[in-house]
Amino acid sequence: MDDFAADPSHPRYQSLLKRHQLEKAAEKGMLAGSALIAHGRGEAYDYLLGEQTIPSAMLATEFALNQLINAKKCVISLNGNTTALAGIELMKIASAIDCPVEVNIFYRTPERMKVLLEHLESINEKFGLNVKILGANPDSLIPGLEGPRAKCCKDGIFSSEVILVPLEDGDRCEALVAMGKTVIVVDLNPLSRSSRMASITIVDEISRVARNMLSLIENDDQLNDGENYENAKTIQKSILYITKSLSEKYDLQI
Ligand code: PTJ
Repeated sequence: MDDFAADPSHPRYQSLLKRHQLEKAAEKGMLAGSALIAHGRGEAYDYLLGEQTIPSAMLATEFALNQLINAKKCVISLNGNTTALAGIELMKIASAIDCPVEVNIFYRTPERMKVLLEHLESINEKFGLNVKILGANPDSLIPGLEGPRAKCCKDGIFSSEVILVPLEDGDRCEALVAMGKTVIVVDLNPLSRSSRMASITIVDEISRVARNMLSLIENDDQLNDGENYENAKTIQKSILYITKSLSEKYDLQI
């Protein structure tokens, strides 16, 4: 990757690569001012998860993909961090399941919107995809929210019954659930409000989730149909995983 110099054998290679991707995206003007702080918080939780997809997250990923595939209408919402870290994979997923993506950012400026929309267009061109990219002209508002973060597109977030919103803000997640949607959140922090508000919470790192979903699609794998799915249990399992692995590693007597 252009001027990225780290050796793949470095134990922190993946982490360094993600930081580099974010640095590059920041240079292009894609990211919010606090994007790297948000990423750092995510990294801290990822450390506790062993920087891997844990079994409960994989089950949630399968169920989430099942919901997206079987929805009458679904959309993948993209913000700055998500586009920088997993834009290509999420565009390929949107193409495979034939749904639009919508650029919907928390810290909305016309400049960032333009750069993100152009970046996604360039992914369409580079990979020969034809994904519909929404967000340039928001024509609806999410009820219960004030200001720019209420903006969305009628043809995307507003009318979709299932929506994948990685790294989502808690308020907006709550408002989308209140609209009756199945809201799929990806968040490394199982304690966040978004994690607790969502219909399906994938406690995992966004680029791993996107790669996992893509490989489930490419291998045409049987997906968890979510019978008796309880999101609170998924969250509990991730917290339990962290507690158990730490207590085993450090011989803690809890
Ligand atoms: O591009 P914008 O304007 O929409 O802004 C995006 C950010 C992420 C800056 C904005 O939504 C924000 O400030 O988010 P928060 O409230 O800091 O929450 C981000 C959550 O995502 C935190 O709970 C982090 O633990 C989690 N997180 C950070 N990086 C990742 C992550 N979860 C999964 N994968 C990551 N790579």
